[in-house]
Amino acid sequence: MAAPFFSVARSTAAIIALIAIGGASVSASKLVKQRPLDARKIPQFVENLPDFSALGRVNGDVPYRVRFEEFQQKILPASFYAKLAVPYSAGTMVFGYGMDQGSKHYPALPLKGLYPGYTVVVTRDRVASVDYQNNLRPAHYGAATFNNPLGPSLEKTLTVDQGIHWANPAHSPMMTGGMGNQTPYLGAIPAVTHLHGAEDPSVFDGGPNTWFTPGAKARGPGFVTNKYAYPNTQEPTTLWFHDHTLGTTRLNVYAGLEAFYLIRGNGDDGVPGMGKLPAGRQEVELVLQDRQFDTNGQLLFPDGYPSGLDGPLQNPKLHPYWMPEFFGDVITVNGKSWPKLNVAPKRYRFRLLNGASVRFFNLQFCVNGCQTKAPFYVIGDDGGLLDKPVKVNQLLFSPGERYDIIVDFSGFRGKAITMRNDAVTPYPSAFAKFTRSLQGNVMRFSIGSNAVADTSFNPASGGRLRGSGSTVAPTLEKIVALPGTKGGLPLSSPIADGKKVQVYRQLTLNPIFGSGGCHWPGAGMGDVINAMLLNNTSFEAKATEKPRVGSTEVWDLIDLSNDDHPIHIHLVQFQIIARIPFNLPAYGAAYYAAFPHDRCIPEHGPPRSYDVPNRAGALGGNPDVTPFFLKKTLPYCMDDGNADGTTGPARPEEAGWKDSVIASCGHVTRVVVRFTPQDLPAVKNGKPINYTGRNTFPFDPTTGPGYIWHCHLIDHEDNEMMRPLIIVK
Ligand SMILES: [Cu+2]
Repeated sequence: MAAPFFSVARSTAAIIALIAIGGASVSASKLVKQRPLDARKIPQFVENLPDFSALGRVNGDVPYRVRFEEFQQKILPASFYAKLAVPYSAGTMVFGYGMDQGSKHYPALPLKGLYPGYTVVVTRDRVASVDYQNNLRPAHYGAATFNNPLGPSLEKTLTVDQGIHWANPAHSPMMTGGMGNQTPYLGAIPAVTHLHGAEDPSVFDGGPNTWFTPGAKARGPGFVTNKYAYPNTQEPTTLWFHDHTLGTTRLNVYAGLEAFYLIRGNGDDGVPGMGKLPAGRQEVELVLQDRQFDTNGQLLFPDGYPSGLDGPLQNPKLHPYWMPEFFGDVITVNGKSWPKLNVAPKRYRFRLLNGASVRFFNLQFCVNGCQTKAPFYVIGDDGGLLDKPVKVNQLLFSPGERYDIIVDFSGFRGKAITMRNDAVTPYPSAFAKFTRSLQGNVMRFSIGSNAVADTSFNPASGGRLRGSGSTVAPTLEKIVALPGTKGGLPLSSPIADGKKVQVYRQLTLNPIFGSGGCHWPGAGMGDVINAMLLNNTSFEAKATEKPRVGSTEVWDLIDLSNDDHPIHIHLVQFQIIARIPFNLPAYGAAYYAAFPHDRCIPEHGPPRSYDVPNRAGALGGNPDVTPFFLKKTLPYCMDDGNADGTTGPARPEEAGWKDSVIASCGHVTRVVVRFTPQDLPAVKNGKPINYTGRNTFPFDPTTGPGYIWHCHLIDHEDNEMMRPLIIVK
């Protein structure tokens, strides 16, 4: 969260850091002395991309085991580690997923730990059985237990903040003497795996309260089992699994606990008569992230040294190590800094994932220093294929989102194409300064010079991916067509047509300032961010989003900050209706006036009673936002209407199934969510089908520890920007 009143100081700090790093001896971590590595010293495009189309993938159709492990891996070029002393020369200490794969007793083929872990591939409608095993032992166990030359040590550099609400296996006090607990945690590491985007039972959803330590000796209050069964009944698509532990997700994911999960089946292998989608070596997963390193090549996660890239701590008395937003100066793809990939002059299908903590990517494929941008085609998003390919020159995506794209390299024989990113940090209200030539680069493709035949589906042919002319999947249906649209924008209450939408909610995204404010701007210079909230309610407060199974709801996400936030809803794939500019200062005044004494009370919840509909008929306890809708965005949020195209209906490339949506600064982001499997028809004989009260999932989503919805800026998610989602009968 970036408030403009300290943005000057922070960007100055960031510039100083970029100039000075490498020289100054600063302690970047509370427990281990770390000197930041100057990212300019890392050569780019020298090592190959770790490519799962060559490394191999794990067959999830037979039971498999995933081990959470700590080990060393070379993220930076090998030439860098070669200059380091033992034990650092063996690589960067990371967490990763090791896997056992074989018969039903798994062990035939143990795969060593890897960051990101091996991709798991499953077949639609086949249940995947997985045993998650936590081997992340506490630091005091010593190196001998581990086959790990550094000893278990990562938790000494990725400092757990015990002053935020977190898993807390040792039951330490969160506050001591009126201050946030200042003691870094050094016990067994709690971890749990969430399969992002999955339609799955909540006992297997890997929510933040289902964490467990090695041997499940300590367990979160929602823990039921560490042996999961995923139904995989949803449409073929790109999912990913990653850590989701309460209050330490940002550290566990940063350390490396993430991997792809592909659901295959009818629907993703091509268009009859038009060629198969690119496969084999022409289908490549790419997870984009940013990281920061110390001069020993070890991960650096700032916990408060003032000259760091991300500036000083906000409120160290309350949260001694938590930073509102992490940005690293090294871009990685599949766990390798600025890699290269040799490709044939053919079409390639890239499964893109933004796995960064906070960084947005606005991707371009640049030729000749970006004088030319190679166009590419989006064929699918989070939850499956689009009806037809969407041609783009750039693609904006935020943490947690996936896009399925095809790039045709055939016109670039013998050339190099650089994947670049021009999204500012934070997005879209930049305060951190990064060097275009460094962090703007992502990876490089070198295209072979000899012409080769390519029979794969050509997205430029105009062929459809779904619907008529394709047997792969029915045309993507809108869950609901909303009434009252004007110039493409829905301006009236979406429940006017009650036959289709059962519940309408208006919910706020709140920055919580040290001064006590809960919307942007803060109280001025020196005001700090204490937390981020959804609907001004902390995570542990009782559930308010309790949709009926089968019902269709419209949610208006009212962004009261000056950042974009990727909002992720578990269990379902939903659709984006529109992003509507609104007058935040005027709405903020009405919002404050609705509280007692005209002043927001942080964590109080919404100003009014949640379950009493407002003038628009919306639940959520907030004043109706629709009278504050505007035709254009106000200038406090950058909205160039081009780079991000955030105003108006969903961009064509995000008009499919989504489980994460960019809730844009200066906008109300309107989504429609149906609490059913994604591919049920919405209309029969021209009439909308009402599934309310009917459970159409192959499991009972109303039982178990329940689901959540949250911001996928992981530093926000870890500090309260998360709420329960309880499905009721
Ligand atoms: Cu957020």
